[in-house]
Amino acid sequence: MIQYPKAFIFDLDGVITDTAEYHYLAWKKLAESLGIMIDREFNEQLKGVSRIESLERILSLKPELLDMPVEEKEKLATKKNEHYKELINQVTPEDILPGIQKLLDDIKSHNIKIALGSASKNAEFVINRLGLKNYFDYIVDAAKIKKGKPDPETFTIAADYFGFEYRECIGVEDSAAGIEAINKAQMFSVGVGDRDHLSDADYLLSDTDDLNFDLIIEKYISNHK
Ligand code: B16
Ligand code: MG
Repeated sequence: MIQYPKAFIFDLDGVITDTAEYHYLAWKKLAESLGIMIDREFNEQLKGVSRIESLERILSLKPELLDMPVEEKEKLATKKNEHYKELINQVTPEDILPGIQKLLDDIKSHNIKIALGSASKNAEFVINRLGLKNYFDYIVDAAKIKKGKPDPETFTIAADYFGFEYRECIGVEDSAAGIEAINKAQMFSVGVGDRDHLSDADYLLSDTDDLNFDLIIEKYISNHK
């Protein structure tokens, strides 16, 4: 008999929908207002990383800014988030990335639990805008996470909620920090993106459209042997 995993834990931004692009646009605009230029390559290291940590990484490109008072940093992070919130206000179910809805349906039809493990405090808002709330048995509250990705906490907290062993869970991610977090949790990691950034994934696909339930299960099972 096939030993199915007990849960899938999904990242949000860049996996379920392309809000990773909105994060990038909002950070780019904020960075430019500070005289800092960032590009998509630099943005790879912001993916999956918390709001304040992302700001620190941007400010480190102009080290004299790193010393600004904490309140100033919080104001800048809030400014980025206000812009980001304007962008995600336009999100609709049409913004669900290809292959995701089918994968969620296939997981549900096998009675496997589904959790959301996003670093974003806006995650529940986005999931509601996408009309996907009912698929999720548990949504990790990013505000309660003590150590963000690449620490495994975002993923282990979801498995702990269900009472499942970590090795019985699959994590799906588009960020290097997220794949590291899943691997550290001893879960099976599925990466969506390019090999340059996600080479540590147990199973790597270039596109969400390639996410196929049966193939993921096959890889997961052979990984357990
Ligand atoms: P917020 P994920 C992450 O979401 C994003 O990848 C990252 O770019 C963002 O800084 C972080 O959420 C925090 O988001 O500012 O909305 O709280 O990829 O883990 O779903
Ligand atoms: Mg992501």
